[in-house]
Amino acid sequence: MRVYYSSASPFAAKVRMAARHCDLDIESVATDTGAEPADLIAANPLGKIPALVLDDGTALYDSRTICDYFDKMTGGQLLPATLDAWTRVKLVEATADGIGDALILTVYEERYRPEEKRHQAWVDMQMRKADRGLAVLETLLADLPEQLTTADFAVAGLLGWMSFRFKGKLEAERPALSKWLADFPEKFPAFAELGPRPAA
Ligand SMILES: N[C@@H](CCC(=O)N[C@@H](CS)C(=O)NCC(=O)O)C(=O)O
Repeated sequence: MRVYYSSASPFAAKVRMAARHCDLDIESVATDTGAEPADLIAANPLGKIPALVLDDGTALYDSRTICDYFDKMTGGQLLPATLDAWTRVKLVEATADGIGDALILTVYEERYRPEEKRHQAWVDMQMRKADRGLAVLETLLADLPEQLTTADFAVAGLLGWMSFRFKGKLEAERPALSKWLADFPEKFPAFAELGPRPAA
């Protein structure tokens, strides 16, 4: 199996951490989505990472689909079996992923739009989504199961990325999330290797 990723991507970090947690052997292929490389587009017509290509050539994309695939493949190593715990985990995962989606749009507004075409009111709306999500995430984290799940990897990917892309925001506004991130490597030591980091 191989996964297309970039070192900064919160979603790619999520699936690479989940794969390690499941002891899955995957090859990681560093990818620049902005260049729309042909091998990535062949795996994911949306041109986004992460995209996973199985040994038989089947391609899967979107971090949730990929993590769910790992979970099925390994007999439930990433998601709880009971409906109640599954629901809590999936809600945290969806919240973390949705915050990432909103924040990434604000990053892309700066990266891809010329200054005179940027629309601050739209950026502010995305930030309000992210801020509401972060407030809810803080309350939801307390209800996660003991064992690591896709929710932990989604949150660790998001917060790890925010720690350099939105430097100081968590410490100033969401200290409980900042503490959660600081404590995460104790639960999952491979975060130091697989967590998001600024592109070199
Ligand atoms: N919902 C997707 C989001 C993936 C995503 O937005 N990835 C970003 C990088 S962090 C990307 O590939 N962006 C390039 C683009 O949007 O063209 C997931 O969970 O995998």
